[in-house]
Amino acid sequence: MLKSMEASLRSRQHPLIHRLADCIEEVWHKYLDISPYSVPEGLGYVEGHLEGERLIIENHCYQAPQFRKLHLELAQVGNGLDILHCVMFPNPEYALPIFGTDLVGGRGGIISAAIADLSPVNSDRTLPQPYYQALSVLSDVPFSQPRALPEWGDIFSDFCLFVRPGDAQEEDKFFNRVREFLTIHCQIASQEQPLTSNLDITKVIAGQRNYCTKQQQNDKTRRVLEKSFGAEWADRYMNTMLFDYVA
Ligand code: BLA
Repeated sequence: MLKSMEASLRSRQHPLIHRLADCIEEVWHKYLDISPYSVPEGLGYVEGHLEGERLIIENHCYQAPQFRKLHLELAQVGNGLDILHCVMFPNPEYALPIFGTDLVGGRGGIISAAIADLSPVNSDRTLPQPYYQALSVLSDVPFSQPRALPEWGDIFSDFCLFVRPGDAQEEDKFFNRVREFLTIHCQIASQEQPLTSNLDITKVIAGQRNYCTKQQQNDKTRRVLEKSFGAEWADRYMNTMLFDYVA
């Protein structure tokens, strides 16, 4: 039952979203020792339609030794707006950045927002050395329509890619860069040793909390959720499903 719904939503979404969803799960399976993650009650598959437009949300969640939560979300608003959201939350015992990507596709097959980053969570907002080594050798990928980050976007790294892909070639370039970020991240993470100092672990927790509280300020996400589910539900969803943090 669930499998057939899973297959059907992405196959009805923008092709770039469909490809990226498959790619993310493929890379996770290839490099990480993943197991199921239980989604909060009632939030695995949700449908809402307060103001007429139907919103369908499908959550795919896993965990791995290095990651407390690997979250891939696919959503569709009416027939016009397709969304892919993905965040890899490290287990706080691992001093790893947060991989995140968000794709928002509007009517007419246009992706209006495509963002991907490996976001640092330490207090000096730098990535661990192996990331610089791997990322600095990637070729420069210019895009015709770069986008400016919102005010809360100071959580993102210098490697953050935020664009409106102009054509199919730029969609491919975005896809390939996200696959590179993901592969580098999973390769480094699978070699990483856990922290032993409680103080260091506390710092990781604080960095993840900062990332989540900033992301919770994204009014564009909040508005889409509020329209179909109401303010209270949207708030709970953003705090418990999209950007929850360890207390
Ligand atoms: C933008 N996110 C958006 C937009 C919408 C959503 C409608 C505006 C698109 C545009 O400006 O063209 C909606 N995104 C959603 C919804 C969900 C979602 C409803 O994930 C989930 C149900 N957002 C993330 C992650 C990142 C992120 C992980 O969830 C980054 C790693 C970034 N989304 C992000 C940014 C913007 C955005 C930076 C632009 C915000 C702005 O311009 O103000």
